Amino acid sequence: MTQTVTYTRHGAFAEALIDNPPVNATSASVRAGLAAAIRTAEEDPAVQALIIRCAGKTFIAGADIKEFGKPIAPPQLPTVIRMMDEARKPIIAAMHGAVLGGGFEVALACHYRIATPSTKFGFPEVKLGLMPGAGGSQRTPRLAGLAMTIKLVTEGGQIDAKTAHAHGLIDEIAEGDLGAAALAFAERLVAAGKGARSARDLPMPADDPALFEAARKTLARKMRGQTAPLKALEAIRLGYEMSFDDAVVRELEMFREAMAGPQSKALRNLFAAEREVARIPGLPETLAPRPIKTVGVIGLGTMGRGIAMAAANAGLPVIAVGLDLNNLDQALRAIGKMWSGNVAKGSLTQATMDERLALITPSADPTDLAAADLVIEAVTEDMAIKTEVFARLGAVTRPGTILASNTSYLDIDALATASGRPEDVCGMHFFNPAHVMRLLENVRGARTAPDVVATIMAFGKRIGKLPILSGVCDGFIVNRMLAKRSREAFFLVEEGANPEAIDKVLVSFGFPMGPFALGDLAGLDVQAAARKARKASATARELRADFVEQMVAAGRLGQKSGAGWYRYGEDRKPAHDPETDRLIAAHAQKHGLLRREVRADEIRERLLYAMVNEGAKILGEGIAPRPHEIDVAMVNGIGFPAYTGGPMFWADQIGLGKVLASIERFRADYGDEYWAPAPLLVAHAGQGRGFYG
Ligand code: T1G
Repeated sequence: MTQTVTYTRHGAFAEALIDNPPVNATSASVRAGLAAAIRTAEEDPAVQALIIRCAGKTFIAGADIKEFGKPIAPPQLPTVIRMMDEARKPIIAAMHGAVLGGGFEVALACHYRIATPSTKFGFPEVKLGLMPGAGGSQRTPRLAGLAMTIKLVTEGGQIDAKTAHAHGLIDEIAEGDLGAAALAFAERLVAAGKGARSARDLPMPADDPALFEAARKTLARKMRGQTAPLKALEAIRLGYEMSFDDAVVRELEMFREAMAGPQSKALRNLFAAEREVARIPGLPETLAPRPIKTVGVIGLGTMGRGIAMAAANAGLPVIAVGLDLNNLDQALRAIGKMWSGNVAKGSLTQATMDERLALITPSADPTDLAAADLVIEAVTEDMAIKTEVFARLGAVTRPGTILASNTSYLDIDALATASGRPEDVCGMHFFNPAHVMRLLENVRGARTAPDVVATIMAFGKRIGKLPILSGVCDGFIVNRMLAKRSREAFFLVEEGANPEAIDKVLVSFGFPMGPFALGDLAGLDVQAAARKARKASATARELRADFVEQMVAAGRLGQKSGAGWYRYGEDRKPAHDPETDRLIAAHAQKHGLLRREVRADEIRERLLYAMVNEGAKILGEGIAPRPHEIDVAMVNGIGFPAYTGGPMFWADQIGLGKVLASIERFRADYGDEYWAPAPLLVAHAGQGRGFYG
């Protein structure tokens, strides 16, 4: 057949085995191989059924994303699928792993489907700004009904084999060896005289306009700003408006229109970037990480508890060092309460929770960290305290034990000096809540050993995080860029914009929340502490815009105190608070500030271009090796809308010349100290290129 599809005979049955690492994507050779296998089986009178199976870790996990945007070599997937529809002999899909996208569509075009118990199914196309393009939106409703189809096709989630079987998407859950199970299934099928059957010939389920309308409303809210989910919903409706054959032709047209659109380009770039950031320029991929068998966590506040849980969730023993027995008791209670919440929700069994709790060894004695291969420090964000802790860690841990600080902005190089073993020191900045948020901002110090970098990148993946690498600077990547957005937000409030209007601009852009709702969520006291830590480097205007300090002084800490920028009821929903208006008006009067109408597009550009400009500085200084790290960090760290690709990709799409022109206008209005354009931005704009080339 082809180098990726092997055709073999097993008595009266033929098998097409696909072997196209890493995920058996339907690349050109797979499509050609499948077409050849179907033809051969059809023409061979001795063959009574054809089985399609995959080698490696998964059945087909989708079309080959690497082929997107390039001319697609024939046969295209819909052509192969049409051959399956017209085949006279039964075709059986034998599946394992993640049956996604085009892989799911190939399976649904087979006449019968069996899968191992752990197999997952889904249409993640919407996460790439696409929708199924090979019949998925038309076959799924004919097999599984409307509700399941709408959920699968528009949300991009996955279902397990049990659910798939319950909804008629697979015929059998195969225990034991899949190849043998497939042959046994084929034998039973033929013995029962069952032949080819295609979902194409089934009727659409009864239409349900109310269900579509409800889905439309939900998607518009949950997937705000994204075009693909609503288009995917439209594609399902094609089945009510035209024949199956016409519907799949129109579905393919819609898919191609989406592929050519900006959101799919952005999401596909982000998909590749989230994998590219695992490859560190200049670090040989063969460099062996240090073995991490036991993790130490010192400092058991909110972050330390979450970090201990993240390590235990990955099955790693944790030595959790706290201040004293009371502190340890509080920490373990809090950890137990969080896991009990998961048990109550059914996402964790009590047995697993008990296993994880047993992995955590509390201690009030830092010398117990001698048993750890990696120690993550999460004590209070105070340089003097951290310096003392690192000096102690350098003394009590074994040479070669990695010492990582969870600090969100303090100087890793200074901590490295304090430790006496700078080559073993790095940063591992988790995001709150540490056992939930995927992003992990690893920080390489000036003297961090290369194998330490390799180790913390591998460790991050091992505990289910999305690790990116940053150099040392104030705030690393995420907080350094976020601080510029906060600055502009406070300045805009001084100039006349109100907090709710500012939040609304970012929410309509696609952020989960704006800077003021975020401040209330994180706690204005936390923000005040961070401002205090940066007081020495703040400008007079930044110090004057002391709304956060004023809020804290008035006992308005945000959600935790019931009021901050917004007022919160029992339901914790933000409501307008006239007290905030009074505070802002008093501030303007006190400083003699004339307030003005601020338009939404100025708000958006000031908040977002401030981040883009800072990102360009981070890139130019080599803090981030590539724009990939910045976009992956900002999307996964602060919810920069994924469908834009992240701040740097988004700026590229606007054109750096246009971005620079706006920044030059802001520079003229507000001064160099805030809006001096990053040299890299000026250079790239001058060359007519983007951050990505
Ligand atoms: N095409 C090409 N390469 C892919 C790929 C794909 N669909 N999916 C993954 N890879 C590469 C990935 O880039 C990485 O390579 C390696 O595989 C391991 O990936 C017609 C048109 C399957 C759950 O969206 O969700 O079908 O960067 O690190 O964590 O309607 O990969 O290391 O060189 O993610 O084990 C729909 C996307 C496509 C599936 C495995 N399918 N992939 O996760 O490994 S659109 C998807 C995933 C479509 C049809 C439409 C995950 C995974 P490298 P990984 P993993």
